[in-house]
Amino acid sequence: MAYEFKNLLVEVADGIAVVTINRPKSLNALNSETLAELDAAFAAIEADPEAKVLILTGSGEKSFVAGADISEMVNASAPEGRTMGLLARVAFKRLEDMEKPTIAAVNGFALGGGCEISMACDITLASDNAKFGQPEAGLGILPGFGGTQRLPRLTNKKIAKELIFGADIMISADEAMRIGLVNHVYPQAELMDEAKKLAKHFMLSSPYSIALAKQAINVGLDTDIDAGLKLEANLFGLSFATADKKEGMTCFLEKRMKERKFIGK
Ligand code: DAK
Repeated sequence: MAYEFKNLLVEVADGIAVVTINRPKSLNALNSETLAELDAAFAAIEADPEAKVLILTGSGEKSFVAGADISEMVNASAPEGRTMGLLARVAFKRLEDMEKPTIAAVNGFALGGGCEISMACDITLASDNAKFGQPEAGLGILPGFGGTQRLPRLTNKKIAKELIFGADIMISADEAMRIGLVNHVYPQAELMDEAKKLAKHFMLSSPYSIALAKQAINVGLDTDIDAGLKLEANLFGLSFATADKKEGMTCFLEKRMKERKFIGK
């Protein structure tokens, strides 16, 4: 099934929803229209029972997303900037909180909002030509799509400050993996196949277990350890009420794990 958008290509096949940001002339920069479409696409995929895993990528071989659209921002007033910020906040949060696994397949530049949207995904795979950076301070602004919050949480305070203060610093895919921004690096020609392979691997697990584990990790990391462990215990208990738990454990005991069928309930 394909969804129609002006700035995105969205296709769901074999359980995998691929969202491709498609503005190659501006290296897939995010303007307001694209942000609104991303929010609509994420909502549609969340509600689509055929879509089990989401892969986010950019069109072309040069860029994933080269940040927010500077040609739109240059003359924007404060209220317009605020509207753009709110649009992004809602879309990125919807992506981060989606109950299905999300994989960023970073196929080139991931700058500013591009680096930030990759950080809102569960997993980031990068091609060997990918470059990550937060150039905002060189434009007279600061990261506003979550970069000041997610970057230090994913790496550390000192690394985040160096990248953000040093605006024009662009790090390689290997360096991004070393500091915790990327899970794996692949040759560009293999990136999408590897992303789909990982998506299919995730589809062997119970979608309900994944949704609960994702909630425990995301909410837990933003709270103290005691509250996080309590949340984990509660969600763990909840998983015992599911048909998937019965299916997984019964299949194990009957030595037919390869036949297990999860229904996400
Ligand atoms: N916006 C608009 N156009 C862009 C663009 C961008 N971010 N990035 C590239 N382009 C366009 C270029 O202008 C050029 O257009 P033409 O001249 O061909 O018409 C075309 O894409 C090809 O780019 P280049 O000719 O520059 O290609 P190069 O290979 O030489 O360089 C580059 C590639 C990615 C290194 C370079 O294009 C570049 O530095 N791009 C800009 C990167 C950047 O600074 N991105 C913006 C980061 S700031 C907000 C919250 C957050 C944000 C905004 C608002 N609110 C709460 C309101 C986020 C801000 C950011 O993301």
